[in-house]
Amino acid sequence: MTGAGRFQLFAALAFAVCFAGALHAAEVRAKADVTCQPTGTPLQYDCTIRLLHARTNEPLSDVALTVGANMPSMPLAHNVRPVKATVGTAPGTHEARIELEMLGDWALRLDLTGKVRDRVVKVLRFERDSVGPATAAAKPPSQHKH
Ligand SMILES: [Cu+2]
Repeated sequence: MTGAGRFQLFAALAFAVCFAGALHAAEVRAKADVTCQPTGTPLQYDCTIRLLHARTNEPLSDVALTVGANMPSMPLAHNVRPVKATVGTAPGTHEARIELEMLGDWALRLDLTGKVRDRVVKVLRFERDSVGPATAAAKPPSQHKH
C-alpha cells in the first residue's frame, strides 16, 4: 500500500468512526424530570433528577451528572458553581444540592457524561418555600430585579 493509500484508508476509517459517533449521540438523547425542594437554608435546594432515554423512556444508568445554574433573564449576572450529583436509589435518579444567588427563574444545566453525553436544560421557578414551573416567559424582563 502506498503512503497515499494508507492515508485514504485512515481518513475513511476516521470518518466512519466520527459518523457512527454522531449518529449514536443523535440517537440517544436524554430527558430529565427535575424536582427541587427548599432545604430550610435560604437559597439552598435539594433536587432530584431523573434521567430518561428520550425515545424509550428507560431510566439512564451509567451516567455521571453535573448540575449548573443560570438565570435566563441575566445570563452573565450569576456564577453558581456546578455541582456533581450523586446517584440516587431509584434507577436513573441523581441527587444534587444547589445553592442559588437569588429567588426567581433559574435554568438548571444538566451535563451528562459517561455512557451518554448530553446537556439538558430545565427552567424552574425557585421561591422561598417552593419550586415550580418557570414563569419568566409570562412576565416582562424589566420585572427582574436584584
Ligand atoms: Cu438574577
